[in-house]
Amino acid sequence: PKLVIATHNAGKLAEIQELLQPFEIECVGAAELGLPEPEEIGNNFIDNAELKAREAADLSGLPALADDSGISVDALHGLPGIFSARWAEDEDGNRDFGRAMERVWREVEAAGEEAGHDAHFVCALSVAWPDNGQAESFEGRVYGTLVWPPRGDRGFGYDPMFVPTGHERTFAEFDPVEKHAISHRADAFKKLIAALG
Ligand code: ITT
Repeated sequence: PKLVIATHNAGKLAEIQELLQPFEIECVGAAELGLPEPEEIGNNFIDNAELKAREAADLSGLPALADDSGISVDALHGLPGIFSARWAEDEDGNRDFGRAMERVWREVEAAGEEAGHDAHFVCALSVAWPDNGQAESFEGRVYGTLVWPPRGDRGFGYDPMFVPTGHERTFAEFDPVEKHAISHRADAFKKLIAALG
């Protein structure tokens, strides 16, 4: 393989592979290589993406692409943000996004009507090269509103409660090609290709 996709999230891996498809780059997932999941100790999306990309590049000896992403809710002052995956975890680390979405909605309602339902997804993509410790990062966004109850069974994570601006369906009701036309991940990916492609 030419590139490690430094993620253990199957939903992300599938989307990144779809975005990379036109470039015919041979890639392999971090889980498939048996790479560990580094602790995400950064304070922002870019720092966490870089940390994951660098570790995967160092351990594999291959260039690595990592994705740190999440949903930032205006009424919650940007939370869950970089904690989006952690809001879905129980004490044993098992993830349940139904529970995470319920928590988000409960807190949005508690913030009151005037706080609104605006939210945006953020995706930081980082590419790191082995040996020289070099890394480059790119950030993408998509704006929209939160809806309740969740709808749709495609996508992953918080997709069932997010309706992008100008649309009526949730991301979980989009087909993958439609999501890639406007998503935060596709936005970051375009910037990456413009810089490195
Ligand atoms: P890796 O670190 O192994 O890549 P992770 O799931 O732990 O996987 P993050 O720390 O970046 O990754 O968490 C991002 C969370 O944000 C992810 O688990 C989703 O729940 C959510 N998220 C990111 N992109 C999303 C998308 O396109 N649609 C829905 N939810 C998304």
